[in-house]
Amino acid sequence: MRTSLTLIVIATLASTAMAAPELLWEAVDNGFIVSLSDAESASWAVNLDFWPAQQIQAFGSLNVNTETEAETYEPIDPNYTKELDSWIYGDWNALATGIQGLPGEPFHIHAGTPGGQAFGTIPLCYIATDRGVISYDGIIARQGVDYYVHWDPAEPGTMALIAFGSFVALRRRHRTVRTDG
Ligand SMILES: [Ca+2]
Repeated sequence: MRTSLTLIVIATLASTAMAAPELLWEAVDNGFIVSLSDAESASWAVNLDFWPAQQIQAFGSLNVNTETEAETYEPIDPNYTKELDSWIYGDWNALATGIQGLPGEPFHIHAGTPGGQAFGTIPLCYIATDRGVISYDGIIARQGVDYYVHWDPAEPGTMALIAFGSFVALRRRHRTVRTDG
């Protein structure tokens, strides 16, 4: 949990400098809630891959790509559990290459908000995983302008950022202890 909070802090610091739309993610019991956040009110499109993303198919063969579908199948398929599957939230509509959520593959999301819709921070997708981390890669487009986003904790550069964030957090904690003592 602490690692996830550190990641969010790093993502926030990085975005302040760039003033670009960004992804925020929050750890929950069986995965992560990923949101798109932007200081601008705009309509967006995303073309992103997330991994690892656990996928459960309804009735053993039907892909469940949206929260609406997840809520439809959960009551009628005893083997389908919404929290153990990955899907997108309702404000997003599939675009040309669509939503592809096949077991064992990255969760591909090509989706957009309705034209002219204004949001600050909106949930994009729920990624189910028991790994404790997620990675992503792709494009966020704001009003037709593309912003490349990438996060992969398995890469050395990303690990260095995490280490730096942990170092800062540790120094803060030590300073607090000394002050209290
Ligand atoms: Ca799914």
